[in-house]
Amino acid sequence: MSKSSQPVSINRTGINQLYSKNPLATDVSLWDRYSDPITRRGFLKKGSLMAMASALGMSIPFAARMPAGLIPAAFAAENAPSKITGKDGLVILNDRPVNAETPAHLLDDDITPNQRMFIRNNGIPPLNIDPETWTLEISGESCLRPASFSIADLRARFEEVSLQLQLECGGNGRSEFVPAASGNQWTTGAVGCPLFTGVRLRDVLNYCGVSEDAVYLGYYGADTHTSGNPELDSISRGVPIAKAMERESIIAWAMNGEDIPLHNGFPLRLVCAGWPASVSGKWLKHLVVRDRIHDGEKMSAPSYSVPIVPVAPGSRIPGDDMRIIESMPVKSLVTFPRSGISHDFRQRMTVRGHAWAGDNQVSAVFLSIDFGATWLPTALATAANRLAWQRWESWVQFPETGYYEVWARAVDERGVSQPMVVPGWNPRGYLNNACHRIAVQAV
Ligand SMILES: Nc1nc2c(c(=O)[nH]1)N[C@H]1C(S)=C(S)[C@@H](COP(=O)(O)O)O[C@H]1N2
Ligand SMILES: [Mo]
Repeated sequence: MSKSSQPVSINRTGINQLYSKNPLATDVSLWDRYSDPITRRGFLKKGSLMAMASALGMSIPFAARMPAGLIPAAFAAENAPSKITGKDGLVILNDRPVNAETPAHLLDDDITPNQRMFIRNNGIPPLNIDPETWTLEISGESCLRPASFSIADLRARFEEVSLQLQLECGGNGRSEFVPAASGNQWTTGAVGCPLFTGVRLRDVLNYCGVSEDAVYLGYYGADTHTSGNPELDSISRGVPIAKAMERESIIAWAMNGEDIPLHNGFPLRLVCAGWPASVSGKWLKHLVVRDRIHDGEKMSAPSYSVPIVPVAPGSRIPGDDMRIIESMPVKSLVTFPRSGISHDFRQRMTVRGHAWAGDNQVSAVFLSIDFGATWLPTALATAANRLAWQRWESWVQFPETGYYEVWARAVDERGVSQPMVVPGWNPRGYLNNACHRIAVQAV
């Protein structure tokens, strides 16, 4: 192992003592809910910095600028890698249904390889799939000429398109909300941007005829509910007609030139990128053109919904005061180097990653090595196509040895920035687009 890839070793005993001394941790019931408190962002007094530095085993040169209450990124969870057929290095958060995320440093490729694409299953994937006999049915109140297509029919009848499309689960980042939100405790890895090949959804819908009163497109997949009850759908969501008709909304049969992996929706899936990935139906069997907002499973609040106005953390919110999440917020990820490395402080350190902003473009990405006090620009590439993430790269130079964090902050074309702290608490823990932070030991 080269010196620069040595992980920072952490004295966990020290950190646990730190927590037990945390003067703000008076609400024991709250703190008790954390299985492992050091995996979360918490709130510590500046006086604890000395203890933090000693647990890290190194000084924190920019300690004076470190926001009070921040837990060093070096203490992020170190989960064991997983074993899912066809996947490599994913961390399993749940095994029934399967939910697995990709560590940030394994998302460094421009185009996310199949074995690195996260998995978010709400139910149990179908068995014994035969792509030759698979059919996709199109119907619904606002469909003029309902039809059924095999995958071969789709390929023969409509123009084939390949687009790099970014999918992020609406709950990515959920693990940082306080009080905790129920659901998979995603850290940063429920995102990816593979190359999908298929046909435009709008070509298929126009072929079948969309009447003027069409409002929404809903999907149904072949996966089954975890209860085993065949009457129930695991999930059946969709998008407003305008989003369905965008040229980047596709029905895909291939991911990176290969069959879509089983857990990512083999043999056919919908891809409507830039929105919560829950709108992109996997194991796609049926599309319905609705004359109302689709009312399938997980379409109503609090699923994939957030409060219309900001609320106090922990509030109960009536469904009428919530709205369905549409375009996702601006966000970025540091994919190189890996958090926890040590680096020779006399050398520049290359830093790179991706940034994305829902339906919008990213206009700039900045880096900070002093806890957000000052920001450095990065070189930002344009997207391969609309709704693909954008590569950014730069370098930093540390003034002296010690513990640093590199923070990345993206700004979208409307001037909206990622926040440095966890944004608006909401009951299900959606839309956490706080800056990604990596830990570096400059030696
Ligand atoms: N049929 C079906 N489609 C689905 C799901 C599902 O459970 N069943 N999960 C949704 C959710 S919540 C997300 S985040 C994405 C995840 O896509 P991936 O597993 O390919 O990463 O698929 C969406 N499409
Ligand atoms: Mo999701």
